[in-house]
Amino acid sequence: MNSLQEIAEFLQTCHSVLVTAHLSPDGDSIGSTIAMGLALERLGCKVTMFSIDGVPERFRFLSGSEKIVEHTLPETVYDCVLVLDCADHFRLLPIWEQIKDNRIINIDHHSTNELFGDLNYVDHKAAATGELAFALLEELKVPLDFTIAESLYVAISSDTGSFKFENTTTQTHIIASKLLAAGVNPGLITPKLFDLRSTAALMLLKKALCSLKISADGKMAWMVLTQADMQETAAKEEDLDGLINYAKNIEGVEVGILFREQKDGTIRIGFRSQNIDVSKIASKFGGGGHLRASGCSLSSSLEEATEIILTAVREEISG
Ligand SMILES: [Mn+2]
Repeated sequence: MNSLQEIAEFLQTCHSVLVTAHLSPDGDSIGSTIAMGLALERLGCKVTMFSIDGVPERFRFLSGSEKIVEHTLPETVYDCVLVLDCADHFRLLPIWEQIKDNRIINIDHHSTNELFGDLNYVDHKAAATGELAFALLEELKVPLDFTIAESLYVAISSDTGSFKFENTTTQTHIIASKLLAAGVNPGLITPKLFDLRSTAALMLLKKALCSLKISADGKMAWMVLTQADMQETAAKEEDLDGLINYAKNIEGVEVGILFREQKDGTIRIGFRSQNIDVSKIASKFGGGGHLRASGCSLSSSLEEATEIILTAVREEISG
């Protein structure tokens, strides 16, 4: 593992940098990408900001989001590739072959991070990669302007559920106070991130709730969404965001699970928990994530996947 100082020193020697994050980007990925991208531009770098799956609609209000190149990499050779918020190379799979021969810097806060970079900085106590980006900007001595501050606020606010998850620390609030001092207005950002829903997202929620089942002991709740559900509601990937919490937030439920049939027929499984370490469950099936939020994929039918996963979760709950 390297220090942020070493990483900052190396970045200062780079002329062309690709800044990117994991597929199916969340607010932390997009916010950190913009903040680091703009900061490196201010240092005179030629920066390419890139998102494999594009920029979800609700982050497009961020100034700088229009600079993010989507889906197809414009070039494959850079002085360095800065990968943010990404636990392993599988979450970069669509571009991994194209970028893997570059010098890779891996900055992340997932405890399951595989240290796939040439330089790695992983702090699983950080609530968001945005906190690490903030610290790196200080190392790089890039002043915090409003645009960078707003991106970092979106990053940190997203991963802490607006400062209410248990990953929120005094450091989180210290950073947030500096972002507010730079002009960020939480009252304008929070509704955009957490309250506003597309019609498709609400119709999808309706389908998910219709599929909701709870185990006899009340400790597991799960929902199932098929490709037909996605098509009938015209929902996009981003409309799934936060949906799983309806299963987790039921009184007495230890683990909430969402089964999603993917376009290629595989089943994507998301886990959210109150106390159970669900990163352990996801790891068993080649996935990963955080203690209370993780995911994995299975190549089987929905019925088989449900059976296999519910058995594994039941085992973990009974300890
Ligand atoms: Mn994150």
